Amino acid sequence: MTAPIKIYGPSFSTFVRSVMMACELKGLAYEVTTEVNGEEVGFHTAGHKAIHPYTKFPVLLTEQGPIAETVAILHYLENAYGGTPLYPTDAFAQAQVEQWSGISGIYVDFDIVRKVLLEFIFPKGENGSVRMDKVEAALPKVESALAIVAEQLADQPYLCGDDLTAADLILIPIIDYIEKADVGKPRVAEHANLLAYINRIRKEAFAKDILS
Ligand SMILES: N[C@@H](CCC(=O)N[C@@H](CS)C(=O)NCC(=O)O)C(=O)O
Repeated sequence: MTAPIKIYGPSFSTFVRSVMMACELKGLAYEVTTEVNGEEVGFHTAGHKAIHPYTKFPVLLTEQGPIAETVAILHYLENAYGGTPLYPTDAFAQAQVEQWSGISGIYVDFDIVRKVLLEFIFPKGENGSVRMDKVEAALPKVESALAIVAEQLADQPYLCGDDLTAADLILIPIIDYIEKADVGKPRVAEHANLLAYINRIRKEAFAKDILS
C-alpha cells in the first residue's frame, strides 16, 4: 500500500483544507500532520522554517522534499497523480483558473480571513477580547470581496465555469468560514448564487467531512 500523502499544518487552516479537498477529489490517501520525518515540529519554529521560509502552512511533505505554497502543491498533485483534473488544458481557461486562484488566495483571503476571521480565532484585544473596532473597519472589504466572487460566479456552477477547479478549492474554505461566522448579519446570503454554491459544495463527497 502506498504511504498517505503528508500535509503539514492544522486542519482548521483554509489552505490546508484546499489541499485536503484536492486529495479527496483525486482519491489520494492523506494525513494532516505536525510531524516532519517522524519528529514533532512546532509551528513557527526553526524546523518549520526549514520547510517553509515564511513559516506558513500547508507544506506538502514528499519523498523528494517539502513543497510550500498551496498553488504549487495543487499543481504538484495534478502533475504527479492525475485523477480528477483541477486545471483545464486550454491555455486561456487555465490562466483564468490561475487568476481566480490568485485573487482568492491573496486578496479575498486577506480581506476576509486575515482582517476579520483571524480576529475571532486569535483575539488580540485586552484580556483576550475580539477587537470589534478592527472587525467593523474591515467589514466593507469583506462585502466587496464577496461581491467580487459572486459576480465572477454569476450563474455558473463553479468559479471558472462548468467544472470544479483549483480556484474553487482555494475559495471554498474561505466562503464556508465567513458564511458560518457571526459578523453582524448574514453576509454571504446577500448573494443568492454564492450561498447556493457553498451549500451545494458542503454536501459534495470531497468536501463534506472537511468543512463540517
Ligand atoms: N500563500 C500561502 C498562504 C499560506 C497561509 O497564509 N497560511 C496560513 C494558514 S491559513 C498560515 O500559515 N498562517 C500562520 C501564519 O501566518 O503564521 C499559501 O497559499 O499556501
